[in-house]
Amino acid sequence: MTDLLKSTTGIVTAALLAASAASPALAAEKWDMPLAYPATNFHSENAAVFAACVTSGSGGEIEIVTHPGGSLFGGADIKRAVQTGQALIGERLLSAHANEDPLFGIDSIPFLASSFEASGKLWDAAEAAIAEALDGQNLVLLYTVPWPPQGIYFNKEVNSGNDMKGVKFRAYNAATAKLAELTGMLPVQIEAAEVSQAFATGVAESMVSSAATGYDSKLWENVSHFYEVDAWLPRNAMLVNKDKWAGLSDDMKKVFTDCAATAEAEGLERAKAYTTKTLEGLASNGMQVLKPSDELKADLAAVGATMTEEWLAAAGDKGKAIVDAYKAQ
Ligand code: PCA
Repeated sequence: MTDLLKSTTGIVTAALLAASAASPALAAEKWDMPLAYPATNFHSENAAVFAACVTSGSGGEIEIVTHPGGSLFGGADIKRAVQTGQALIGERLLSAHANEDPLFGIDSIPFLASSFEASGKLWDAAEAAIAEALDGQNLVLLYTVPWPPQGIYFNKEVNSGNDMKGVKFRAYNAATAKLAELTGMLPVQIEAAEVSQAFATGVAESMVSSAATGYDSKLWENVSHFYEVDAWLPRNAMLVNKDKWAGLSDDMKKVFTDCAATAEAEGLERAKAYTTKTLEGLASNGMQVLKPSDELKADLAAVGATMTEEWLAAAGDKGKAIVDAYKAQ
């Protein structure tokens, strides 16, 4: 470098430093946050509040920009996008990745934890092992929020396992697909963002999901019945790319973890409120919202017992230790 260039560079650098000192908000680093569910869903609303919390807490260094509705990455691609750094942060339904590690499916074992309270206890027992598994995939777990209890949608009255045979079923993870298989239904994997279309075109006639997703998808346009089976409460996890995380200052990490603690607590309250709102919403839009018959309950319990055994066999000692710790609480 010539002397002239050197001194010019020095002057420019000094000027830039002075400018950035005068306006520290100048160079916010943009972090895209893909979300799979619509902006009005409670998970997305909660994530938007979390994103704003980090953005303001970072003092203008980081700006988190949410992309709801699968608009940046579809649900199925969000976790991989964050692992590889295509997106630095994102939210994903953990149990959709149970094929990578059975522990990710612990929240979708039928009837193991079927209330908000039980789901919280199960998560307390499972969190450390799941965070470790995610760490091994270049991911840092920030917080999780449960979905409302899972029921079953049908376009007819269903009173037993027998009535389910041959029905075209929309699955969102391995557990929902397995439940369909064991009840003689015909599963096809479809992301929440495509649910409305799948039911409108007859690709699907039934699904296990929350009142929330049926409400978000206006399912009353094509489906007549929702049975409150309370099978399980799956969780969404907010994940950060671990390489990026490692480069953050301790102060910045604390901004994220403080905002995450708030998001976890508020997310749970939002989940409960959205459950009530959407159960009422399904009914007021003409859907029959019903408790399952004893026969249907018994048939589903038998399926649940088989799935529990299969999960325990797949998850080995680690899985058993978590379930034992949960049951001992
Ligand atoms: N809604 C999501 C996952 C669980 C739920 O309640 C879905 O149906 O895809």
